[in-house]
Amino acid sequence: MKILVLGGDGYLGWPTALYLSRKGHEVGVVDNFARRQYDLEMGVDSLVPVRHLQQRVKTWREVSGLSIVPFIGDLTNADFTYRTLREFEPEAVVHFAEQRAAPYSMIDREHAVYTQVNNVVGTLNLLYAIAELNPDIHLVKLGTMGEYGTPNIDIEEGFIEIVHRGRTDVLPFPKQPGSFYHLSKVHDSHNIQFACRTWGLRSTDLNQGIVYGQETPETSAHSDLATRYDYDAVFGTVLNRFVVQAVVGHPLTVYGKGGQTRGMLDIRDTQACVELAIENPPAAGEYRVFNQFTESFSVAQLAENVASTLAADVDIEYLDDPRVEKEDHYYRAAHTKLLDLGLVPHLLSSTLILSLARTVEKNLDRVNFDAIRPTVNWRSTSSTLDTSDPLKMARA
Ligand code: NAD
Ligand code: USQ
Repeated sequence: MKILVLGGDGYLGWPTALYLSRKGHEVGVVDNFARRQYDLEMGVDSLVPVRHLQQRVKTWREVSGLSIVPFIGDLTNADFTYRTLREFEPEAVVHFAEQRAAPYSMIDREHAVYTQVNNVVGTLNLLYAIAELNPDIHLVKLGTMGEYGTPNIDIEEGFIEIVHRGRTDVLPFPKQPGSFYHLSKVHDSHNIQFACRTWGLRSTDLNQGIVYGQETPETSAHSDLATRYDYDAVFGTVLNRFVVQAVVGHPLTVYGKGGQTRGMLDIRDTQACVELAIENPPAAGEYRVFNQFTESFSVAQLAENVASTLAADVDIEYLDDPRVEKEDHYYRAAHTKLLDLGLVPHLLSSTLILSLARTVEKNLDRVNFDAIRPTVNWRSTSSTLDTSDPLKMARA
């Protein structure tokens, strides 16, 4: 198939593009390098060096003999979005291209507005372009498990049957997202569902949990093909962060009591899930939701797991939670649809934690200790940071 991967220079987009290319698909990638710009703004960098997109594509051609076509531009620019779809003529579009860090969206008004405009407008331009150019294109959109929040009932896959005053309907599952970033995904979901209902588009919304891991068979083929490893307090996700902290001897930064429970998955399963969604497309007009995670863990469990796997004496520090979230709650979320399609998960293992630790050890000199402790506070509308001075911000 012809598959366009939006956000194809990012942590997940790049390895997914390689994976789909190796599977014999004709792959194009779209990116505006916003992610690289956030690093410059924050004064941080991926733990593992990442090459420029052009170098990555060239090395992939040399290593595999396969081509990936890069399109450089911004999805919030409608002309660019239309032009790219016209030129590449994809049958499926995999949409990773959003600002994806909850803390970044909570820095202040400017970052919240940027996040929502970037994410919602980019997706809206895409929906219009698909509707006008080829409504048959399957939009595989990366959403988040965080759209649901942590309700005191079981979470279903997108929809829940409700009986109200003697009448019954199947309605979107209630959303209680925990940041302006997570809210942007809820807004996207509503817009996509509306476009499917109104224009007959077909879309799969992948409500993905937190991804961990950094290597895939394709990225390991050459150091130029590596994907990002974020460990800083804004873009680093919890397990990847804890492994860096344990290796460098920093206490593991558990926020609050650590009872926050989340669905998680291995980076290799992200790719398999995207592939399963593409291979089993929805009908025209259908909007469907898959909960994309394989296991649930509390933050405290993750810290204990990393500590016991890597170093028994590493400290676990329970910090005042900089976020507004439940620290102790019920959590049970359905996730059978991808398993029913054939997903065989890579469950979290000590092998994976040890291999991440080896990656950290190889890049020890690149660890920026100033980037580890949390700096963004949900309770403050301007955080404590002066965002006009990126250097001061990185030091804070
Ligand atoms: P990332 O920031 O590494 O990659 C996103 C890419 O999209 C970046 O390369 C960025 O430059 C690009 N981009 C952003 N806005 C763009 C725009 N307007 N036009 C063109 N390109 C743009 O993020 P990631 O971790 O790879 O996540 C990818 C997607 O998966 C996101 O939508 C995220 O919400 C979702 N997701 C990620 C995780 C996770 O743990 N990483 C978990 C659940 C869902
Ligand atoms: N946490 C800690 N200590 C840390 C970092 C995080 O206790 O050092 C806690 C947070 O308070 C939170 C949990 O760990 O309760 C997860 O935080 P995270 O930063 O790993 O993940 P999150 O902010 O939820 O966002 C990530 C991705 C986002 C994706 C989301 C999936 O950045 O793109 O949408 O995971 S989900 O969590 O299902 O919403």
